[in-house]
Amino acid sequence: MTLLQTLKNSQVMDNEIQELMVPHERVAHVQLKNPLDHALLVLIKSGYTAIPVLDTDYKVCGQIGKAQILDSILGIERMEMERLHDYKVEDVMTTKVPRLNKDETFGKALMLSINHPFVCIEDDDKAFIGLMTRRSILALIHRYFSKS
Ligand code: 4BW
Repeated sequence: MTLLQTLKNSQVMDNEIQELMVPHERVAHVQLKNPLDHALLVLIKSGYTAIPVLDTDYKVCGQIGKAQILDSILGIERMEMERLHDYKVEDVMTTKVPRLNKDETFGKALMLSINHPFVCIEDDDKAFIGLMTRRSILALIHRYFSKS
């Protein structure tokens, strides 16, 4: 049996994503109207490459990463550091961010994680409740195969 068949036939695909989620209290994030220097500070302090962008109602609006910020201040001859305070997160972020409802199955999160390092998890009102990371997905699969 192939790995994919084993996964499909096993209960691992039925696990609800909430069980594996990094809860919102432990997720570094920024808000739409934050200046870029604040976003860069959060990214550097947290150590993450990219983090979610939320609005004031805690809804997911996009994601922002160090590379995007650095690209946005790249001038022709120098890094234009003054732009860090002039631009806001919403000017630079990408709105392409994978998201799933909290009651979706692990299988869907697994599929999204092929192309995305994290997936934002939302409740029924579309409020952000946490992240599903590639790490938590791989850890579950590893646990499953270590047992069998
Ligand atoms: O600060 C860190 N702590 C730990 N425990 N692991 C870290 C840290 N920074 C990076 N890592 C490891 C993780 O295994 O490097 C991987 C890639 O990190 P990234 O993408 O490029 O910053 C991490 O893999 P992961 O846990 O599967 O996380 C995938 C991506 O999800 C991260 C980051 O963009 C996002 N992320 C994860 N936890 C987060 C978070 N964003 C905000 N807050 C969190 N708590």
